[in-house]
Amino acid sequence: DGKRVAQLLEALEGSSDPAARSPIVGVIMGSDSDLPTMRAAAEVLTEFDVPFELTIVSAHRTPQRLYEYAASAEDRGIRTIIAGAGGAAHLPGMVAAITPLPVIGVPVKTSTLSGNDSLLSIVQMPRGVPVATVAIGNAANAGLLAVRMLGMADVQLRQKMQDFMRRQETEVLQKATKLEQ
Ligand code: RP5
Repeated sequence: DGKRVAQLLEALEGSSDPAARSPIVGVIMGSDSDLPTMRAAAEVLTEFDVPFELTIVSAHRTPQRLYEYAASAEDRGIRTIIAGAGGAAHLPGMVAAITPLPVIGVPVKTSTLSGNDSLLSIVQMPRGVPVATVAIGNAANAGLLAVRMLGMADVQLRQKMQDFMRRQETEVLQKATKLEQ
């Protein structure tokens, strides 16, 4: 419900620790109703110790804010933007139209069309304006992709990604062994 979402938002906003280090990833979403999906991206960034900012920017309800957010992101030190939206999901594409930074789009699952509307709105960008689109609802992968992008210029982050992949592999192998017993 609304109260729970507000609490989540507050908790996640605090987790980026903006006072200590300036955010390098922007996590934005069209509505607070996207937060239960988008929090997975914030959790991944927290796990990898990547400073991020998290907020609501609506392409349709706050167009001026969208323009200002996207136009100022690079100068504010943001290096990658993760944008989630559902339905007529224009947020990631519009952000990519304004900023030269890489944009990762998260199609949020809707109740009416199961997120197929969000997916197609985000993935079907015209030539010249790319958005890297993850699977419907998969904000965790958006976080991981942002970490990989930042890892191109950060060997420690690449090492952390390698460690994450090894842990993931070990977990699956352990499950396989258990099943075979
Ligand atoms: C989109 O419309 C948002 O990203 C959200 O997924 C969807 C519904 O928004 P609410 O009506 O729940 O605020 O802009």
